[in-house]
Parts: sequence; C-alpha cells; structure tokens
Amino acid sequence: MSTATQTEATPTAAESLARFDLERHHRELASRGFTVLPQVLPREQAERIGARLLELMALDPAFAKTPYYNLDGVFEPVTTQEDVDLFVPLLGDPAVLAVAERAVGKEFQMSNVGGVQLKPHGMGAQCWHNDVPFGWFCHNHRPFPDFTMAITALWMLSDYSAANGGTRLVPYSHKTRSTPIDVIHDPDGYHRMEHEYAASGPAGSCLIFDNAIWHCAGRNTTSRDRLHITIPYFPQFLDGGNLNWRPVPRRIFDMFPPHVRRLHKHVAEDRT
Ligand SMILES: O=C(O)CCC(=O)C(=O)O
Repeated sequence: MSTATQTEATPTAAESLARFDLERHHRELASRGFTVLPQVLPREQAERIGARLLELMALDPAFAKTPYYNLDGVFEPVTTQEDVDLFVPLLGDPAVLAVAERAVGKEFQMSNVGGVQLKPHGMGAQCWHNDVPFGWFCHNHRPFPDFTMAITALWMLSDYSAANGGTRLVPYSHKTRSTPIDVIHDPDGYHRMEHEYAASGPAGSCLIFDNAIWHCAGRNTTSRDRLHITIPYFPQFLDGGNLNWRPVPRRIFDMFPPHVRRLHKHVAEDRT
C-alpha cells in the first residue's frame, strides 16, 4: 500500500530507528535465520532506485537474454555522485545497520553490492544454496563454524510475494550448519523444500538473512519484474577478498559519506 503523501519524505536516522522493534528483528534473525523490516524506504524511492538499477543492468548485452540477471558489483558501471547518492540510503540505513551490528559484531564490514532482476513469466531460476563463505567450507570438507559469519540485506525494489518469486527460505535451516539437503525435484524441474517460506513485502522493505540459511529465488509467475539489491555484511576480522567478495573501486569509496566509508576497510585497488 502506498500513496504519494504517505511516502514522499525519506525517513531521518532517528525516525528509521524508532520505527522498528530492533530487538525483535535481532531475535528473529538469530533464531529463525531471517527477518523482514517492512517498508524501510518509501515505495517511490525504492522504485526510483530500481529504475536506475535496470538502466545500469541494460548496459550489459547479456541482460536482455538472462531470466535471472545478477549485476554482481552494482557500482562497477556507476560514474556519478548522483548515482552514488541514489544508492546510499540502502547502504547506510540505520535500522538495518543496527540489526547487522547485533548479528556480526561492531566495526563490521560491507561487501559487494549485487543487483538482481528476476524476469516475469519465468521458471524457478535458482537452486537451493547457502551464501558466501559457506561454499569454501563445503569444497574443503570442513564443518561450518557455529557463529554468524555473514548476513545479507536484500532490499526489495519491487513488491515481493510468493507469486513473483519472493526469496524462499527454510526457517531455522542455518542451525543445521550444512548445505541444503532433501530438495524435492518436481517433474517440471521446480525444486521445493519442506517448510519453505516465501519472503514478501512492499517495495522498500528489507529482508535480512543469515548467509548459512538455505534459500533461493522462487518462480516469477507474474507479468512484472522482481527486483532487488543485496548487501552482505561480515565481521570485522574476516577478509572479504578471501571470501570472494569484491570491494568497491576507490572512486566510489571517495563519493561515499563517512558512515558508509567506515564499512570499507579495503577498496578494490588495495588488491592490485
Ligand atoms: O533472488 C533471490 O531471491 C535469492 C537471492 C540469493 O540467493 C542471494 O542473494 O544469495
């Protein structure tokens, strides 16, 4: 639900913090493995960000042909301060950062910003998985460490629902410290799991999940795009580069406000 009068103003930091029961969201994330902060940003603002994201995606010739398009590094094609300012409310939202800090500790770091478009009229485009860094533990036959190694803030830039493929998660599965098991393969190629739950919310909502949770994109059966941006956060002592995450280029770092710079100990050029 939205109207121009309700949603025009961007909330201040204090308003954003006061709107949410952060203790409850923290508990949900820790116990169930995910939580949704509804309508953190006004719908119009989220949709404006989504429209610009689609333009950046369309710079890639592969974009039009890919049912699940992932722009892994949203800032790579960005050149202007105007674009950086457009995306900053997602990177530095005080309520989301407060939940992140409770989950991964103080002085946590931010990883590469990804943008995803799930096209309409499609088949389920993803297999069940957990996120970085857990692939490393699987490939190296090591047990998953038993603490929150990373979380992801997934910003809904369109409405999310089961019908348009809202991210599916298996509640509490992060507690198993394992990769998804017992996936049910339907004859039409769709993969389901018992107890799966489809995250939903209006554009501007933020799903935060533990990267150890079993999850995947659903099937978008509607006639409109499903669109989001993901931002992983990890504890300060981990090295994001070692975990396959790409730091932002220095030219982008220099355009960030101080509270977002603090989330980047490294820029891409540190590694060259
Ligand atoms: O597109 C989705 O709903 C799933 C996103 C996802 O798997 C991820 O961010 O790791």
